[in-house]
Amino acid sequence: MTDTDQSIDLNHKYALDRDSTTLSRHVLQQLQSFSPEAQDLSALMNRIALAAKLIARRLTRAGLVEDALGFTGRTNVQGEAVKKMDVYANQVFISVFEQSGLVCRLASEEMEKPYYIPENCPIGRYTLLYDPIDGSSNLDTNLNVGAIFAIRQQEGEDLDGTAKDLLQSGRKQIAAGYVLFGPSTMLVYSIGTGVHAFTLDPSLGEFILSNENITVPEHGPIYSVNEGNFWQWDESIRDYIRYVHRHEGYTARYGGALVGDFHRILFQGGVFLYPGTVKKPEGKLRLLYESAPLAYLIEQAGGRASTGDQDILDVVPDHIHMRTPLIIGSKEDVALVESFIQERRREQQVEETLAPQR
Ligand code: P6P
Repeated sequence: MTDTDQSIDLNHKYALDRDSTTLSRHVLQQLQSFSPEAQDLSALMNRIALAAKLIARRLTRAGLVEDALGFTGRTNVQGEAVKKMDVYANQVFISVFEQSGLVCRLASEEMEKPYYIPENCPIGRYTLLYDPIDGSSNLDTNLNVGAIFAIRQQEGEDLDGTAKDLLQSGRKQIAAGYVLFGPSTMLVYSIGTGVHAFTLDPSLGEFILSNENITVPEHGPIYSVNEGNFWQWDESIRDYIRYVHRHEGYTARYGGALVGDFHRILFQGGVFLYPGTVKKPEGKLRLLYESAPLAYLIEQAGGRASTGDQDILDVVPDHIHMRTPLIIGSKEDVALVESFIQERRREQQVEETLAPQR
């Protein structure tokens, strides 16, 4: 065989290897096991990939499909106007997990209570927590949206149907990730062995590995926050914003959809923050199916996620739709935001100490 032949063969080998590293195969590789648990996780990720493909297909044609976009006229448990795509995407996740035997319960931003799949419950010991379409305000202008998911193992029999075992910290997550519906559709996930990204190849109908073992830079130039809320923030957050305004090397990027803003931070470094405001002191983002899954990913990628007072992954929710402030991204940049919060707190304590003597 000549050198040319060999190089051609090697190119084929590389291309086939790449195109064969599908999501389900990657999960098994990561776990280095074919145990029932590994097979379950692989199958779970495969079903999530199917949901992603179904939603991506609808999104790419939404502008042409009668009744795909716009509002339903209803409001969800969050008090937010529900879009038709929210309903469609929420149902897609339910449908792909029915008859899967894997998932007994689904907890979604769009549903007040968890949805049970009774035929799965005796055997399916997994719960899917998800935000089916994150950033739906971007939908009608064809801008990127996402889906966020986390997988937990059910603890106990949940006989009263209140899913109390979900009211535990994000450290209980066994897998988490998101789908970015952008120029390409990407699925980013972790099962605790690093963060990996897959890009949907429409010609194959498969998510193919595109970035393995993603690590977030220790520091990055981006700060991502809705500065329109400036007047509603605590003084400490305003101090941080004044700092980045006055110092070289910072640039603002904000897309209004958490998944896209987080994805940029994951790859380029920096910090995304959604602090508490006067109207929403607890913040806007939901812990169980937005902040905690992303916190799981960022820690796996070497970064941090904080409420400003504690790590997101240590927060114990008191109800499934609990919100928290979110500061997430590069270690150094999260620490910088926290330093302004801590400084203000110290000043307040001093003032309180001196107040009685005045
Ligand atoms: P605001 C979308 O509605 C969302 O939940 C997140 O995707 C996004 O980060 C945030 O709200 C945007 O909120 O108040 O800046 O429009």
